[in-house]
Amino acid sequence: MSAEQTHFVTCPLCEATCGLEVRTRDREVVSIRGDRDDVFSRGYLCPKAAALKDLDRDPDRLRTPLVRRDGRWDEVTWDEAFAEVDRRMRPILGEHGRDAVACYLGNPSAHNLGLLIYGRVLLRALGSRNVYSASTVDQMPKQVSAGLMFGTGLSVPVPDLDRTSHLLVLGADPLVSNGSLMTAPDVRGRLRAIRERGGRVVVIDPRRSRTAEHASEHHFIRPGTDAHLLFAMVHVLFRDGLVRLDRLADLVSGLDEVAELAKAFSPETVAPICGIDGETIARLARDLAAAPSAAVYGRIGTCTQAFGTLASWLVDVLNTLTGNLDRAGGAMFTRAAAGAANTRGTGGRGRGIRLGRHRSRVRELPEVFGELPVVCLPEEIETPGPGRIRGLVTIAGNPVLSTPNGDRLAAALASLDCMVSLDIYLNETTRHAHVILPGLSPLETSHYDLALWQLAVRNVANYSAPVFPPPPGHHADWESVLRLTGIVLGQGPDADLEALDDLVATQQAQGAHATHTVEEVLAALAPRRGPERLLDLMLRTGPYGDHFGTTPGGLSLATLEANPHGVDLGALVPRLPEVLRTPSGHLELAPTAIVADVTRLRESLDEVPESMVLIGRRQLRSNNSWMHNVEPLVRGRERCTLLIHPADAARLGLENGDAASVRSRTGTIELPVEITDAIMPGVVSVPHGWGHDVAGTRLQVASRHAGVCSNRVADEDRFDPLSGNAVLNGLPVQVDAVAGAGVSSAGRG
Ligand SMILES: Nc1nc2c(c(=O)[nH]1)N[C@H]1C(S)=C(S)[C@@H](COP(=O)(O)OP(=O)(O)OC[C@H]3O[C@@H](n4cnc5c(=O)[nH]c(N)nc54)[C@H](O)[C@@H]3O)O[C@H]1N2
Ligand SMILES: Nc1nc2c(c(=O)[nH]1)N[C@H]1C(S)=C(S)[C@@H](COP(=O)(O)OP(=O)(O)OC[C@H]3O[C@@H](n4cnc5c(=O)[nH]c(N)nc54)[C@H](O)[C@@H]3O)O[C@H]1N2
Ligand code: SF4
Ligand SMILES: [Mo]
Repeated sequence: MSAEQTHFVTCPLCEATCGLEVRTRDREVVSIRGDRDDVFSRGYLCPKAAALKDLDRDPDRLRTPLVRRDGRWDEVTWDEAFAEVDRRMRPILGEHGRDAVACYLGNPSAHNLGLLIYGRVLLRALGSRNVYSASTVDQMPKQVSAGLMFGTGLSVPVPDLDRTSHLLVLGADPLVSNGSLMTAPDVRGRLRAIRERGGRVVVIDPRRSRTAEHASEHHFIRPGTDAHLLFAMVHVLFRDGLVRLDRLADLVSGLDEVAELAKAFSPETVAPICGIDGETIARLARDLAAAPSAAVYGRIGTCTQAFGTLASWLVDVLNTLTGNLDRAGGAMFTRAAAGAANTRGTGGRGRGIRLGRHRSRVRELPEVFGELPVVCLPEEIETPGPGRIRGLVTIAGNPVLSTPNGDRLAAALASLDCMVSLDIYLNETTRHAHVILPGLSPLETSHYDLALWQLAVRNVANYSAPVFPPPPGHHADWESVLRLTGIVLGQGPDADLEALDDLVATQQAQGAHATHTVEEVLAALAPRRGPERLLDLMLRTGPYGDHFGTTPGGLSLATLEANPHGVDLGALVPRLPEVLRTPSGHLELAPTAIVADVTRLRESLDEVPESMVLIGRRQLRSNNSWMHNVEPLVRGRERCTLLIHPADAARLGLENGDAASVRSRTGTIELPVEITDAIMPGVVSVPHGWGHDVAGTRLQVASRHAGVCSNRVADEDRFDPLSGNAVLNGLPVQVDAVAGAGVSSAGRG
C-alpha cells in the first residue's frame, strides 16, 4: 500500500465551484473535505461533495461503451462502439442531410472543460439546425435579455454579494441550490454577512424557501407574475422621481420608452395579480432606491415562466434605474480570465446578438443563440417530411426527465434510427440509445469552470488536474466528441484524433493574438494537447494573460498549475462601457424585441388568474435528475412530495402523507402530500428530476427511491415566446385526493 496523497480540486457538480481537498491512497478516496486555502470557497462545501466518492465507485456508473442489439446491451470496445455509430449515422447524413441529426446538450456539459470546448467543434462540423440544450428549460431568458441589453449572452450582471447592502432575490433559493448565474461558494455565509453589516435581504417567492427563512423579509408572489411586480417597481421609481442613472446617463438608450411602458403597471393595478398589496410594492421600490447599494437578482423562478424574458430584463432595468448597475455593491459584470465573449476585442461596441436567424420546422419557433427550444424536440422527431430528425446525440443530458412532456419525448426517442448518448448512466433517456459512450468519473477528469467563472462574484481562476488517472484506453468525453466529429465529417469511425485536435487548435489560434503568428502561438502551447492546450490559449490571450511574454507575470495554465488553491483576481470592477458589445455602443434599456412583448404582459392584466398552479423546487441532496443513484443522498424519508397549503389541503380533504393527483393537459402524477404554510395558497410544489420507476435502466439505488416526474405535467405548448424557454413554474393544474390511497382517510370516499 502506498502513501496517502492530497489533491486540491474544484467540485464540478454545481455552480458554486467549491475547492475540495481530496485525500487518496492508491485508487481509493480516503476523504473529501473543503479546501480551507481555496481562494474563493475557503473551506465551504455541501453534502454533495462527499458523494463524489460514491459516484466514483458506483457499480452502476458505466465504464465500457454499450451497444444495444435486439433489446440487449452488449459491452463493446471503443472501436466497435464508434463503428456502430458510423454505421447508423452515415446513411442518415447521406440520405437526409445535416438537419436530420440533432444534438441535445445537458447541464453537466456546462461544467465540463472538454465538452465546453469540443462540443462546439462537433456542432460546427455537424452543421445541423437541430441543436437543443437544457438552456431552454433554464436560463435562456436571461441570456436573451442580457444579449439584447449588453451585447453578449453571458454578459449577465451578478450581484456583488460581498459589498452590497441590499439584495432583492426573486425566484431563487441559493441556500439550497448554492447559487446560479451568480457563482459564489457559501451563499449562506455571504447573505448572513449582508445582514451583519446592517444590510437587508428581501426574498420574493411563492414558497417560504430556505433562503426566505434566512432573509430580512419575504413576500409570497403568485407564480409567473414577477414581470408585473418589477414593472410596478419601475413605475414607482419614475412616479416618485427616484430614477438616477448617475454616470450611466450618457450610455443608456431607451429610458423614455421604459418610462412610457411602465405607466400601465401601477402598483394598484398589479397588486391583485401578484398577490402583493400596492403599498408593499411601492415600499419595495423605495427601499431599493434608498439603499446605499443594492442588487436585484432573479433566477429559475423568474426564467422558467411565461414572462421569463420580460422578468429577466426588468431585473436589470431596476438595477440600472437605481444607479446600481456596474458599481460596487450593485449588479456587476465579471471579468473572467478565460473564454468570455465580453473580454474579446477592443470592447465598448460590437455586433450584438441576432435572434430568429432560422426557425424550427414544425412550429416555426425562432432559433436563439444557435439552438432551438427543447419544447420542439418531440415534434421534430415525430413529424414526417424533409428535415425530420432521425438521429440524435445526447451529451450529458436526461431530457426525458428534465423537459416538458417527457413521456412524449421518450416515445419519440424510441423511433429514432440512430441515438448516441454520451453519459455515465443507463437511465431514463439513454436507455433509448443505440450506443452509449461513457464519460469518466469526475475524479478522473481535469477541471476549469470555463462557463461559470464568467459569472462569479469575484474574479477567480482555478485549474484542477485529475485526481486519478483515467483507466487505460478509456475515452474522456472530449475524445468521444472528437471521434463523433470525425464521423459527421465523413472521415469514418477511426479518424486521426491527433490531426483533428491539431486542426481545432490551429483554428482557435488564428487571430487569437495580434503580435504572434499562429505557428508561434502553437509552439508556445506545445506540448499540451486537448482541452489543456486550448485552455492555456484562452488564459494567455485573456484579460490577465501573459500574451506569450508580452505581458510578463500574466496568467497561463502554468500559473494555475503552480497555484492549486486558485488565483484570486480581485473583487469585481466597473466595466461599462468596455463590457458592451451592442452595435450602438449603448446600454439598450428598451430593446425592440422586448418592448414588443410588453403588449402580451399588458393583455395579461385582464386575465383571470388560475385557481391552482404548480411550481418546482430544488433539494440540497439532489442535482437535477442524476445524483439519485448515490445512496447517502437519497437515504431517509421520501422527498418527492407535493407541498400544499393547509387551506387547500382542507378543501380537498387531504392530510399529511395522503396521495394526491396532479393533472394537466399532458399527464397526471400521483404523490404524497406534505401540508405546510410555507407555500402560498393556490400553489403546489413538486421537485423535478424524479421518476426513476422506468424499466430498462441500470439505476439500482435510484429505482428504489423513484419518486414521480414533475415534467409529465409540464406542457410543451407553454413557453416564453422570446427565448423559447419552457414554462416550468406557474403551470395550471388540477389537484385531487386519490380515493382510498391515504392512511388517514376516515370520513372520505
Ligand atoms: N420541472 C422542472 N424541470 C426542470 C427544471 C426545473 O426547475 N423544473 N430545471 C431545469 C434545469 S435548470 C436544468 S439545468 C435541466 C437539466 O437537464 P439535463 O441536463 O437534461 O438533465 P440532468 O439531470 O442534469 O442530467 C445530466 C445527465 O448527464 C449525465 N452526466 C453527469 N455527469 C456526466 C459527465 O461528466 N459526462 C457525461 N457524458 N454525462 C454526465 C447524467 O448521468 C445525466 O444523465 O433540468 C431542467 N428541468
Ligand atoms: N442542491 C441542488 N443544487 C442545484 C441544483 C439541484 O438540482 N440541486 N440544480 C442546479 C441548477 S441546474 C440550477 S439552474 C440552479 C437553480 O438555482 P435556483 O434558481 O436557486 O433554483 P431553486 O432552488 O429551484 O429556486 C427557485 C425558486 O423559485 C421559486 N419560484 C417558482 N416559481 C416562481 C415565480 O413565478 N416567481 C418567483 N419569484 N419565484 C418562483 C421556487 O419556489 C424556488 O424557491 O440550481 C443548481 N443547484
Ligand atoms: S455547493 Fe456545489 S460546488 Fe460546492 S460542494 Fe456542493 S455541489 Fe460541489
Ligand atoms: Mo440548470
